[in-house]
Amino acid sequence: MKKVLMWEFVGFVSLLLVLGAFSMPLFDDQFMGKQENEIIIRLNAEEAGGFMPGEITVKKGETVKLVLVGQDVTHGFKIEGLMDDVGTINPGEKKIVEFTPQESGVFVMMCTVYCSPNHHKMTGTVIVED
Ligand SMILES: [Cu+2]
Repeated sequence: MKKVLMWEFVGFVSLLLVLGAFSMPLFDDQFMGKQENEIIIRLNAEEAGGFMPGEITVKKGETVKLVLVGQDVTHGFKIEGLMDDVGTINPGEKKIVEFTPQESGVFVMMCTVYCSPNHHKMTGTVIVED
C-alpha cells in the first residue's frame, strides 16, 4: 500500500516537472512582455555596453517587432538599408518599431544621436537569413 502511494507521488511530481518545462516559454512571454517575432534591444552608451544584444538574426520576409529600450542617455536608432531613423529614444522610454526585411544579408544597426564620445562606435549587426 505504501509503495503504491510513493509511486503515485513520483508520477505526480514527474507530471508537474513536465508541465513546468512546457509552460516556461509561456511564463516568460507573460511576465517579460516578449512575444513571438519580437526582439528587445537595450540601448546603452558604448562605454556601458552599447546595443544589447549587439547582434540579431531575423528571417527574410518575416515581420519583426523591435522593442527599443532607452537605458542611460538619449539614443537614436536605424538599420542602414533596412530601417530609417526612428528618432530619439530617451532613458526609460520604450519605442516599438516593425520592419520586414526583403533581402538577406548583413546590415548595420547604429545609433543616430550623439550620445557619448564613443557614439561613433555604437553599431551592431543585423543578420537577415533566407
Ligand atoms: Cu549615439
